[in-house]
Amino acid sequence: MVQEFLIALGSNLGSSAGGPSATLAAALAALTAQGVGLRRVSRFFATPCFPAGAGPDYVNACALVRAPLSPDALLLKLHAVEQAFDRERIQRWGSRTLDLDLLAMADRVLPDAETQTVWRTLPPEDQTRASPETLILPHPRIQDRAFVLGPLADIAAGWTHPLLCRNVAQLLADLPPGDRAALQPLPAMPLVKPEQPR
Ligand code: PH2
Ligand code: MG
Ligand code: MG
Repeated sequence: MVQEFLIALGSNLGSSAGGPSATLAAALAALTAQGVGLRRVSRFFATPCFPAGAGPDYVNACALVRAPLSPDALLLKLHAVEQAFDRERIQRWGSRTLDLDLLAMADRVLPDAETQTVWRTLPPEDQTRASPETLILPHPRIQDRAFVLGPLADIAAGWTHPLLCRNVAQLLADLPPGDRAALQPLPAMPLVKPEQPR
């Protein structure tokens, strides 16, 4: 069955495709070429690196995509595209040419509400060390990150977190104003035209 997914894109290093913005645009084209349809693509934003000072600023974006894939199969595809753009997994939260994160699939919770809640509420000092073995949906850090919620508000402001029961616009408003103010929309990049809804 064709499913819709929300994904996040990020880059703070150049790749074979060019700088971070060109890398995100090329990654979106690569996904399309692999049968992942683009329904909506957000603006691209320049965002300060998290944690502060850990590397160059990022370019971040989000997309609503559709594909006849399970969440695990889409994740494999996202990882393959990261590899194609020179991604090296050296350090957790380290600088990267391309990061493609699966954020959500409608209101699905994976693997279950208790496990999602454990990862979502992990103390900050554990977040840098621990990484889950299985896919957790919604992505456990969505509610914390302006660099995800800002772009997401462009394309899915009404998506409601199934466990927090707050939508993207509300989650973004919950963040410190400084986090939102730090997002800088970039001039539009030429993109593959998103699919027309059917
Ligand atoms: N991704 C990270 C770590 N830090 N900071 C920003 N601004 N944007 C990101 O996408 C990002 C980050 C790990 O995935
Ligand atoms: Mg990632
Ligand atoms: Mg990430």
